[in-house]
Amino acid sequence: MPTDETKNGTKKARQLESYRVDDANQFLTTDNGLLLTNTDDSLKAGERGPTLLEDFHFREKITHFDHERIPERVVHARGFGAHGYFQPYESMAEYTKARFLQDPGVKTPVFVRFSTVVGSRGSADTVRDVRGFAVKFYTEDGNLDIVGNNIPVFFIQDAIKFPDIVHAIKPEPDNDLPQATSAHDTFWDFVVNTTETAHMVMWLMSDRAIPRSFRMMEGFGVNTFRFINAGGRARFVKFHWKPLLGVHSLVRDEAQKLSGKDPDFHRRDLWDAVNQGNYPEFEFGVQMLDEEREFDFGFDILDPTKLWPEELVPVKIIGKITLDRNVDNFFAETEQVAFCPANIVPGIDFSNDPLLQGRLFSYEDTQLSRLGGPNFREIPINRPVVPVHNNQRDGMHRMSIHPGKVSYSPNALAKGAPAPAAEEQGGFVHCAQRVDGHTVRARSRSFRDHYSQATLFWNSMSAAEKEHIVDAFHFEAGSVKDKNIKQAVADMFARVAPELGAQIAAGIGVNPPVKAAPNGVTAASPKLSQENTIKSAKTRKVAILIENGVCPASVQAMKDALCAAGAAAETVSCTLSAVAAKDGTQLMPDKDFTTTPSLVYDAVYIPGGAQHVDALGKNIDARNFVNEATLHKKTVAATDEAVEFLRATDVGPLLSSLPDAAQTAWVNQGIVVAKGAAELKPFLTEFVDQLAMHRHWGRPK
Ligand code: HDE
Repeated sequence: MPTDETKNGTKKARQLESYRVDDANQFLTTDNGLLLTNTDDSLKAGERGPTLLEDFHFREKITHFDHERIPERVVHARGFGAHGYFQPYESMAEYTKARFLQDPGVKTPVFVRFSTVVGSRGSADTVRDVRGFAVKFYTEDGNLDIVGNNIPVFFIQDAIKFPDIVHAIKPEPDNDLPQATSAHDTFWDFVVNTTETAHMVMWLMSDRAIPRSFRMMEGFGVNTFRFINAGGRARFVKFHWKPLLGVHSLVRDEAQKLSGKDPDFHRRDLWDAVNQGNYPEFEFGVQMLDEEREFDFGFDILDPTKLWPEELVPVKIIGKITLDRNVDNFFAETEQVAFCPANIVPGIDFSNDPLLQGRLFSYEDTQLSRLGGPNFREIPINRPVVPVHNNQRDGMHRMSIHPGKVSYSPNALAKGAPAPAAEEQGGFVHCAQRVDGHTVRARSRSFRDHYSQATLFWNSMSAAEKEHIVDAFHFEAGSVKDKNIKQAVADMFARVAPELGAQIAAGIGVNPPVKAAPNGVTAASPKLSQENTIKSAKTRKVAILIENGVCPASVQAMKDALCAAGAAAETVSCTLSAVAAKDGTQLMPDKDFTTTPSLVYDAVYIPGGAQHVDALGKNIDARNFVNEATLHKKTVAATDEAVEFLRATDVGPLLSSLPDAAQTAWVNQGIVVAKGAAELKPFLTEFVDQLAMHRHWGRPK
């Protein structure tokens, strides 16, 4: 648990605090500080007369309002962030001289912004999409940004194709349709004409693209970087983030319904978790490769459409980030934060990955129009925690005031200041790599294999994950109107795996693929399957259905068991009015079937109580609530009289093997039941275990 000192006393938190404005007990003023007597009526010539131009307060208030929006990010427009800190587990001095990785006692403040890519700022959180995972470290060497995604590879190999892929995936330009999705003609047209996308498209069609929570996603730096140690030795590295809660996803139908019922599902989840002290934690790891091993693999380590299988190059876990503080103001912090992969510190350097090279230019450039000029680094959230001294002056919205005449180098008038630092003084020196080549607009032959790792990914999936991928293709390519593009999708992905191509073709009504020859890749990488992830009940949310006559002891016992497991419960009833429990006590429901869907919970429990079960049985919303949770493979549980209620829902067939005799804890495919049990403990233990499994993929449809 971080101390208050960590939470509030980090350098960045203190710096941001100095910008915070506390309006409590203050008088209202104009932007000039003039005290105001009234902000509800404009200045008029007579009470019923025209408004006067001299009303400076009216003009200021409306003018500011008129300009309150800035351009949204061209990609990753919708996002949500939180503050926290990073702490290394051990010194990484052997591999890098980066100061923030030397001492396990040092905590470095971070700001993390998670995002979707395609949708606009107001789009829904749970759409099928790549998630951005951008981390800004406020280090003692200046800001380091690792601007990653939750998918380890990218669609394209060369940054010059970025405008093409983005134009193809964004809403179509004639009618701005459809919003926030790749399920349309132009995206798939681009895909089938750009076979290097095959690997990333497999990830996009997988469960990774519909995460359960930002807190349950992996992060990847994608591009290849370098670590440089104090002796100047360089190693290639790839960055990883591993969530301590494991990697978990929604079901497609659930994700699509959530987009309507709770478009803020992911941001609410992050905000609530941080507020409740369930601080999201991600371990930071690196895959490292000695430079001599650059050509040891069947793929090019500079090709961003390739991952380095963890079985070949293990991830070394080197520390952890903990997100322990929400922002004070969304616009000032989350919207104005500007990430840039070119922000690095001594001990870290770039590689010749052609996607990374282009990114080094694009991010700085895009902030100029988004944040209004070259002084965006002076915005509080973007300021480093170390002093900034250079000869940059002027430009829109300049904040710093530099006295004196000198703003150039070299100079004698200011005694040479600000003076360059030597490497020993912490000055950044670029990794000295030898570069030799002809000027060519071309791509390396070593980038030509577009299918092997797409097949590796497919081979690594569990049966349920494969089923979801086929379903996603069915939905996405099935939404394409052009018959030739649809056919080409089935043909292209038959080259990844013949059975995949055949199933896509069957789903979307095109001919069986012609070129369905296996590509010979039989290897799998078990680390890629979410089946093998961490499973935990921690921070899971359970709905307890309650109506008049509910057994209060069962409600309380479930709440206690969940609390002990680090999970949470909400009671849901037919209305928000108080419920009279069996013993006459009053229970105030947290939600009702109108204000919450089952979609936002990980599991449902229906306690016993004859009258309560009777009331739920008569309520179609209650039955739908349980049916939907069952469809989405969530844990569903009931005790005593409520077992009969379950029989009348879609859970019914799963209860066919339930014996008539009393049961302390009976389980089938995530359905947990106890009836006539003398004590609830075995049932509760089983329930928490099932909850921790996340979903019960083997449950028949
Ligand atoms: Fe980005 N990307 N990107 N991207 N990207 C942006 O910068 C770009 C790429 C990523 O939360 C933009 O400030 C190019 C890969 C994240 O604020 C822009 C290329 C990866 C975010 C831009 C890529 C990313 C961005 C838009 C191809 C994963 C959101 C707004 C060479 C490693 C950061 C902005 C935030 C944002 C350009 C490819 C991740 C236009 C040219 C690969 C997480 O500069």
